Amino acid sequence: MSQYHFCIDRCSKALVALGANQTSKLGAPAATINFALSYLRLSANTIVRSSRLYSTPCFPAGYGPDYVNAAAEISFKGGSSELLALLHSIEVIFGRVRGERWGKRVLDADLIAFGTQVLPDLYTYKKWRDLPISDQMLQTPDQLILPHPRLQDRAFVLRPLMDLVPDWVHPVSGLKIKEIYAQLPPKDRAEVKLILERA
Ligand code: PH2
Ligand code: MG
Ligand code: MG
Repeated sequence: MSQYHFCIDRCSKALVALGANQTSKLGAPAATINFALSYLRLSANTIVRSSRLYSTPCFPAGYGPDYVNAAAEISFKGGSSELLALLHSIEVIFGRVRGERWGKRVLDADLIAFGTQVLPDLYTYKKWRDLPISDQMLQTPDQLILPHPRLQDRAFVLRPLMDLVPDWVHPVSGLKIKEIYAQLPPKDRAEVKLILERA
């Protein structure tokens, strides 16, 4: 029996982003993402809605092959650290080897938001959100920062979220996903391509 339970009350809506750009033991990135979404559905034992799959150029450009990205909305009974642990265990099951930052990923599962929580506190969140791009390459937080401090910069996260929660309101900026997405440079939006499923 899973330690997680169906959410009837007191569950938090969490947003999760998935990405892959390397073949895993389950297959090509799109297959890995689909398996990971199924696995998440079973192990979170709660409502999981998932976006369509998108092909996206690697960020930073030229660092690796294109990614497949998707997002999920979860009603989770438990805390953010429990969900984070579940996401890490999914990465391990699918064969993720940690180490190479921004490079090649068999499966990356990131917690983007957990309810309206701002973690660990507003000051620290803003510090990471406002980190200059030069430092973003060098510094990684050693604690969970929520919402994800780079959310507003990433078309490969925002486009899948547009499928699911365009009206979700950012707890710090007060902006909706659709407003944040609209603020992206048009070039970033155009580079994210829907992967068409076979009929
Ligand atoms: N994830 C990264 C680094 N770069 N680029 C794209 N397109 N999609 C990702 O999911 C991604 C990335 C680190 O987690
Ligand atoms: Mg990531
Ligand atoms: Mg990650």
